[in-house]
Amino acid sequence: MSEDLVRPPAEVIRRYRERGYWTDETLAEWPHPTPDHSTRTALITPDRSVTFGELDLAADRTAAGLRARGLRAGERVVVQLPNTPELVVLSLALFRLGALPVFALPAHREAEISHLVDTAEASVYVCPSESVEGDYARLAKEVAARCGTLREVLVAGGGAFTPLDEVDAEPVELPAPDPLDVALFLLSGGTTGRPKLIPRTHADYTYQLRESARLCDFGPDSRYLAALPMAHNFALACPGVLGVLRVGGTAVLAPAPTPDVCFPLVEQAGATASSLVPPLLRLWLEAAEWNDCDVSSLRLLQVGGAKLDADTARRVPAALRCGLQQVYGMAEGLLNFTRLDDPWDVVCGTQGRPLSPADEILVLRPDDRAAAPGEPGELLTRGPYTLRGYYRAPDHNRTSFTEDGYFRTGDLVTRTADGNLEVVGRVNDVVNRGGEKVPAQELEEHLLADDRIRAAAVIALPDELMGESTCACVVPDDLGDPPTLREVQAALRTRGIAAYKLPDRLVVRAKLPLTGVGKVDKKALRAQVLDGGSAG
Ligand code: OOB
Repeated sequence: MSEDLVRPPAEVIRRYRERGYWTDETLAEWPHPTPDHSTRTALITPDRSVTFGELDLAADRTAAGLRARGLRAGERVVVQLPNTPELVVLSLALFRLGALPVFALPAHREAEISHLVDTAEASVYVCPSESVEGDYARLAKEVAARCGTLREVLVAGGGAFTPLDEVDAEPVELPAPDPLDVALFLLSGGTTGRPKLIPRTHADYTYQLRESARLCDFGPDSRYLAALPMAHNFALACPGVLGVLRVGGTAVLAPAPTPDVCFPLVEQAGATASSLVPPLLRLWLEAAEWNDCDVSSLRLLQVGGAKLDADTARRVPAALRCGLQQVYGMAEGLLNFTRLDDPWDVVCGTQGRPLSPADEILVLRPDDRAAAPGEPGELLTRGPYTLRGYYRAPDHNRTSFTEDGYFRTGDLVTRTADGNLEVVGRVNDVVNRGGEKVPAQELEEHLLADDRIRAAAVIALPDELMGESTCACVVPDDLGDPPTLREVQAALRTRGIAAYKLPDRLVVRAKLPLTGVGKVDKKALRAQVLDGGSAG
């Protein structure tokens, strides 16, 4: 597997170890409850709770059960579970076994899951039997039929496949993983084509957990509510579920992020912190006006994933009586936070600054010169928890990284004189639909698979609730009536893509504006759509 992974140079590894960023800590070794901690609560859901002792034992038993079924260190497992204790237990079991979870989002469908299984050459796929997100039994059958590397499908709740809870055996002694080994894969929000696999090592991820828990002042009395899917870096590890468990606090697992589900859970569990994307924050702020749940235990709301406007930010303390923190992060690594004691203007008006003193940041103008303070440029970064290369993507890696190992984020930012960043746009072509990333090119490819569509361009339009919405501009085939939005959505659904990637709007045109080199001129197209409605 090693030739598929890009490691930092030996000198960088030595420096990170010497300075204590990278230690011998691995994700396999905790939670290691002391006797008096083992009866404390690790997990709370709307209908049950799990102690640290129970969690530790369940992780050991699941690891032993997976091993008994033939799973070995280094093998990849695509994990697609909602925010449940099963997801936490399984993740810890895989870390202990040295098998590598690939965290898929609950919204992903056949197209994404089979792509992940194939790219990772995964031997196991784990999904729920059913959930509000849809019919996983069908999804699992299709994936099992399409993907040759899969040995086994495990289903939480059972059904036609092996029930996850039957994966259980007497705990066995397992060798400790190397801290520099990959521990898990996260998915890229995607800039071109399909999601890419982001290898995260024990050393880099435990460093991220330690530092972000410290920055957010998490301790044994913290109760972190996972409202967003735990499969996303934000809710998993910024500090998230893993970060709160690591310091002996409690993770509260919400089945959905909406206020009707989360407010009663905050009250029931006494949640002290949570993280949201901006559209959800707006829903929470509205709900706070009429909801009579007691959410006074909340001390900190982290908001990130997409740009938060300063006006919405300013409403947080009065409406929810808690602190606000902006988080500008990416699954690839770099995390920026506003600090708990930052001036209010910084908290509302910027996306914060890097987590680590070892995070190196460049803001480059199109001519590759450093941008002055306040001048926009693309953000490049490298550091102790930022990837050096996507997994098995040599071509993509040549363009996403500089020769000296900087990752090109594709984000346009400005930096203030005191070092805080503001995200002002993107270099790359992704629609950011309230934190959910829709890679334009991926959706265009799916659109073009429809016989009735001759050309397609996907652009972002401003949207009051989501920040951006997805607009598909298509040139229909000459024959017959042009397709409607409903028909296009239905056709895309049959291709098995996640529902959040379906276009919100369809614009039908006789032709698309082109640039000098013949590429679709999206800037011009967007301007046309914005001032011309959908006729064309
Ligand atoms: C988070 O991670 P991803 O990998 O889903 O998306 C990363 C991209 C960034 O490159 C940026 O374009 C955008 O999402 N983004 C923001 C932002 N936070 C992320 N844009 C504006 N303001 C923000 N605060 O989205 C993610 C990962 C960890 C923590 C938080 C968010």
